[in-house]
Amino acid sequence: MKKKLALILAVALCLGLFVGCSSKDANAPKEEVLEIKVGHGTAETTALHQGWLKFKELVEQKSDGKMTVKIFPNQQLGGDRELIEAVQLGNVTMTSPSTAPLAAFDPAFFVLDIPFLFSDRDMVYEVLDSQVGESLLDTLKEYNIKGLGYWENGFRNFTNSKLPVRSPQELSGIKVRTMENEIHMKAWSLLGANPTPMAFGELYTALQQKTVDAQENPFELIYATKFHEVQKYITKTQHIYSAYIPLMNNEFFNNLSSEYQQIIMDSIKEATAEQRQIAGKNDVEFEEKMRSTNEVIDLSGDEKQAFRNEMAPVLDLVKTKAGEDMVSAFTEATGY
Ligand code: TK8
Repeated sequence: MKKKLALILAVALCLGLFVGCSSKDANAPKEEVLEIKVGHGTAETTALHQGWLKFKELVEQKSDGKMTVKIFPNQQLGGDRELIEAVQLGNVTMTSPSTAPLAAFDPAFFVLDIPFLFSDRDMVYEVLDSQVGESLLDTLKEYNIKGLGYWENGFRNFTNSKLPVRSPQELSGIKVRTMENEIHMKAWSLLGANPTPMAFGELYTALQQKTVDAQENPFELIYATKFHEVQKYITKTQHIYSAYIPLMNNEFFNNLSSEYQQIIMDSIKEATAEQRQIAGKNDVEFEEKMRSTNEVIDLSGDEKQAFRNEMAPVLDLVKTKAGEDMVSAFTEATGY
């Protein structure tokens, strides 16, 4: 019995030494590796995920591995709303929500929910990358969040399982999932539909089980999230441009050395170019793919105008939420 005990102790001691020795090399300088935890809401096939992969590659390379980036896609750490909260609290370092759910935290972002504010991508990039876009990102500091730039979700299109919609009149009684954003809800009720706010993560099942009839998202996400399997009709409304905002916990950013802060900013900038390029490519490719499986309804200029006219009254509501100054900065820049 004593022998056995001695043996066990000896083995334990050896193991302890072994573990101790391998984990601490007395000669190696003590280097702290800073881990950046990223959570986002979309599938690995999206440009959003590719953007984060690029960011990871750049940060790790520029910092010689002293900063590492761990990415959790597909709402593994929660949907947009939960992730914004987690970044605010510092439980997650970075995320990239669409601007619409972000507006519930910082109402200045409602300005991007004005339907048909942007007419094309070139205008989007020009305005968002200018001082006007910068001033919107700056508003986030107050919420302990650092807004680092604008990535692309894309121009949103309306899909549904009931009929080939060409006009607002046909939306009467249609249950449409909207993002958790009161301007979006208001816009869809002005169109005569029945808006139901819902987290993105619940949407596929809701469409499949017909809890809702319709939703709206850019072509890329419709395809990547397989909504086209449960939504026969896709109307190319392009009613709102959705941007993603890469965010970081502001304290985390402020505590970084200026060298590391620069690495973060530079990496985001480079990743932005790549993310947008992939998003643009996917938008075209995924639209093309769905044209062979779904009914895609193209709208004429007049037909689009009808949607625009019905939704236009939200502008006043946006002004009261985002502030007149923020709204005019954007509408002047886009010529709305
Ligand atoms: C993904 C969402 C999504 C958005 C939505 O996390 O909820 O419809 O378009 O992209 O941000």
